[in-house]
Amino acid sequence: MRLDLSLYLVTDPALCAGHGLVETVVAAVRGGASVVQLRDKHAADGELIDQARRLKAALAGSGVPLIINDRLAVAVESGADGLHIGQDDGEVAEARAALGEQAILGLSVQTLEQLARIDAKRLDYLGLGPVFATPSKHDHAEPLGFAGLATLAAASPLPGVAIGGLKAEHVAATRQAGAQGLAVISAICGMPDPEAAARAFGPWG
Ligand code: TZP
Ligand code: MG
Repeated sequence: MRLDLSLYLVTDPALCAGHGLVETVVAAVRGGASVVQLRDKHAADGELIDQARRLKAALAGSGVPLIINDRLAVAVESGADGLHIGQDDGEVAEARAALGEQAILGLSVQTLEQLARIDAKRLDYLGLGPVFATPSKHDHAEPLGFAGLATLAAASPLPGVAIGGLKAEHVAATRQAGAQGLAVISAICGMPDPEAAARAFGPWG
């Protein structure tokens, strides 16, 4: 199955709490979200495994993959479709070995230096950002802007999904910069109507 990065929803426990995690995700998928990443920096592994299993059940039949942020053990034990790691979240080779060849494996990249060092044959996609400064991630790197995003996307051997402060109004600029989609937290989670918020991004292609 081809990986459709066009609208990549990243969950946030606080921002999703209003409608509930599963309800927010299901609504976003109805509105067109093409990937879901379960991201919670603080929950214990057991709690995340439970959440991942509930999300997997809710996504059954949708064709939308569930990716776990950071926690290799959670990705392996929950039956999720993949893992997303940052520059400091462990080795790509170790993750690929534990997950198997079929799993989706993504890596966050912020600079050309990091891009030059990626283990591309073990990865499926890259997260490129932050495009803009965002309150959704406290320790984020220097914002790239669309010019910086375009530089990274042009140099990337893998499909890239842009992240950081992106809203529906940024779809055209993100495409023009050469990314394959937008990853968002606050533009969908915590919105009064997550389905409508997802739908506002429109069709990608
Ligand atoms: N990584 C880089 S920026 C970011 C992450 C997880 C947060 C994106 O959240 P938002 O609300 O879409 O700006
Ligand atoms: Mg991380």
